[in-house]
Parts: sequence; structure tokens; C-alpha cells
Amino acid sequence: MDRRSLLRGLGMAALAGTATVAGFERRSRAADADGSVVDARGSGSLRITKVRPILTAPQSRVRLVVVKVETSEPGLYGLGCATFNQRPLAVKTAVEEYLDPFCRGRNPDHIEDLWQSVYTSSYWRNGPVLNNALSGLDQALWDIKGKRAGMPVYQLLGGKSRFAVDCYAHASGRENAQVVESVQRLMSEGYRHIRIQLGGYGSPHLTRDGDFKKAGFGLPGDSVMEPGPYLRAVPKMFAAVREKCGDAIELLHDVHERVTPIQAVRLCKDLEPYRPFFVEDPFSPEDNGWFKVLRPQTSVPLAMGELFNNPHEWTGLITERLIDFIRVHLSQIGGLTPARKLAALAEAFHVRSAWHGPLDVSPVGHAANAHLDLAIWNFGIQEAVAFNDAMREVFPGAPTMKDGYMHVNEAPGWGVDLNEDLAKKFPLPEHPGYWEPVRRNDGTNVKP
Ligand code: GCO
Ligand code: MG
Repeated sequence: MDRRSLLRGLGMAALAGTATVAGFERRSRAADADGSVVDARGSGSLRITKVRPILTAPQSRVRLVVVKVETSEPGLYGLGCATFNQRPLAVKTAVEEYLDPFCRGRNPDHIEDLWQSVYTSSYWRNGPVLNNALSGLDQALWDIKGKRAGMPVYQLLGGKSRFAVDCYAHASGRENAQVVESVQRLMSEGYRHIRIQLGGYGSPHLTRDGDFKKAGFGLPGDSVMEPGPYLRAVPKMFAAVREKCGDAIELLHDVHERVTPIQAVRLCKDLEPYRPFFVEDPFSPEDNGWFKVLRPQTSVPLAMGELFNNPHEWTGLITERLIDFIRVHLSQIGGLTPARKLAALAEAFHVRSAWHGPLDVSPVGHAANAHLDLAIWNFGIQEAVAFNDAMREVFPGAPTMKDGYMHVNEAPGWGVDLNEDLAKKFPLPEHPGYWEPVRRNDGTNVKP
């Protein structure tokens, strides 16, 4: 049956139907002819020609890994964040030895299919390193898709749900007075949400002198953390900031899984009077089961998940309404493709997003966070990052901050490029990136 008789058979007005179909065909052919966009029936001739990692450290010795996907169309490439600061060379190997040969010759248009194909190609899956590499590929494919469509990625996700991305900044200090000062400075810069910490995670009392060292246990670089001083100090810090900075400012805190689960339960209850916006990572991912103990005891909003890799880690927490903010690190779960599905799952249970946005995410990764933040309805808050000049030069188009809001630009794709010549001027530090242990006074290892 030819198309005309098919349309007649469907009872459609032949003229209007033909005009619509013909109009579609005209657009398709025009696009075919320019050699970049292909028709709705599927694949054109565009192919992936190379997938390669670019490693650079323009800021604070943080080891960034960005994946560049090159295509058969001259000048058309995409960038994706694959950063894993503690194991950058393992990600580099995964990209060079496995992703590149696997992806060459495949069609970059088929993002979902490529994601699933790479994901299952290792049989064992859902771990860091391979997920980071997969994220680099995935985000690069979305970048390419945006460039082919002539649109920023947030448009491909449905367009804006908000004009910009509301962010929280980090305040910290050794003493409460310094934390207060730091909060006041950030408030004057326009931030409405501020995370407060007494120095490093688990401080005060994160020192280099522990009983174990005197006894010759461990190494000189190991640090010492006892939970008691931390647990007593944090509520006092909240009290001091509330007293000096008022009720309107939203305060956040990252426990960073440094105490035992029952101590974290106590801490959340102690913080309740100060109305935190959220308390983050009260437990390790290994202790996910403790959310069922914590939830009935406090109305403090809970944020969890920057360490998650496997959907099993978040699905139950969301569907059983045990957390309020999902905080995954996009490149640890495999990129934008799984993150937008996760966002949709979370929306059904009124869990909001708070994607992980520390310095060890490249500007491409921060752009991916922000594009998703702009598009989804259940956006919660975004962790802000302050790029130095070197980072902005290596990554032209990186997101910008104004009055506590993050903005992306309107260029197609992520809107972020990578100056490779400049990136080479910031090689990775010699130290491979692993963390030295944090220990209790007796030498017991503390997570993380
Ligand atoms: C955060 C974090 C980070 C992580 C870091 C690990 O909430 O921003 O917990 O600071 O510790 O990204 O490499
Ligand atoms: Mg954290």
C-alpha cells in the first residue's frame, strides 16, 4: 500500500495529510542534505571516531577527568565529566582501554542504547570507575545531541522550570565566631542557603596527634577524630549562627558519615530546634538501613547519596519516603541518563534534588547538574562551586554565580568547552589522589 492510499485508508483528508507528511519530508530532506541531522527513521552516517580522557588540575590540585567524544563530522564533539579525584588513573584506563574501542563506529545519536550497551558490556557493573567512565561518555553524547539540535541540554529535557539554579555555599571556621563571619560574608554575596562546618569533616578535634601515633601505629599522615567533641560542638555552632545571623537564612550541615549511626540519630534530634534545611550523610551507604530508625524520630530534612553507585542504594530510600533530598554525584551513577530517571522516580515521592557539586566535579559536570536542575520540577538545591581564573580559562563557558544563583549559558549542548592546550599546563599532582586514613585515638579507622 502506498502512503497516499494508506492515508485515505486511515480516513484522513488526503490533501492535509499529504501536506503534513510532505512538509515533514521536506524538513527531513533538508536536514539530510546538510549532512548533520538525519530523519526520524533513525540513523544517519554520523559515527563515533574516538573517545578519550583529558586529565587536568587547574584548581586546588583536584584531579579532573573529562571525556571527549569525537565524531565523523569535522568539529563535532562532546564533553562529559568522568571525575573521580581519588582514582583518576583508573578512570583514564577504563576510557582508553574499554570505552574507546567499544564505542568507535557506533552512532552517537542513540544515547539510551549506547548507555545500556556500555553498562552491560562489563557484565559486572554499578561501581565507581566504570560508572565515571560511562558518565563521561553519556554526558558527551548529550552535549553532541544539544549541538546537533542547536539547543542547550535543558531544552532537550523539557525546558526551564525556573529562571536559574538556587545554590548553597560553604561556610566554615575553627571557632563559632569564624563560622558566623563566614556566613555573614556569604549572605552579603546573596546566598540564601549556607552549609556550616567547623573546619574539616568531623571537626573540631581533627588533628594529627593521636594516642595511636605515640604507640607507633599507623603513619604520620593519618589524622585523628573523636566523635564526642564533634557531637557536642555542632549544636552549639548552629545556636551561634542562628543567634547572630537570624532565622531567615537556611542552614545545612554535612555529617560526612563520621559518627556511629546512633550518634547521628542523636545529632539530628539535637539540631532540630535550629531548623536545618537539611542534614547530609548522617550514615554511610552501608548503614542505609538506619534511616528507618532515624525517620520516625525527627522532622529534620535528610539529604543522602553522594557516594551512591547502584540503584539499589537509592530506590528504597525514595519509595519508602525515608529521605528528603537525593544527593547523587552524577558521574558516580553513570551520567545524565540515569540521573533524569532518578529525578523522575524521586518526584513521585516528593524527594527533591541536591546533586553533589564539590570542586572535584569538572565545570562540564557542574553544567550537567545545572541543566538538570533547570528542567526538573522537583529541584531542591544545588551545591555551589567557586571556580578560580585558571579553571574558567581551561573551561570557557563554565556556569557562573550571581546572588546565590547558578546560571548556564545558552550555547548548544552544555555550553562548556575545554581548551586542551591550556589544560596541559595544569598536569595532575604527583600524589595519586587516595585519601589517608582518619582514625579514632586508639587507631580504629573511621569512615570515610
Ligand atoms: C560535599 C562533599 C565533598 C566530598 C568530596 C569527596 O558534600 O561536597 O562531601 O566535599 O567530600 O567530593 O571527594
Ligand atoms: Mg557531602
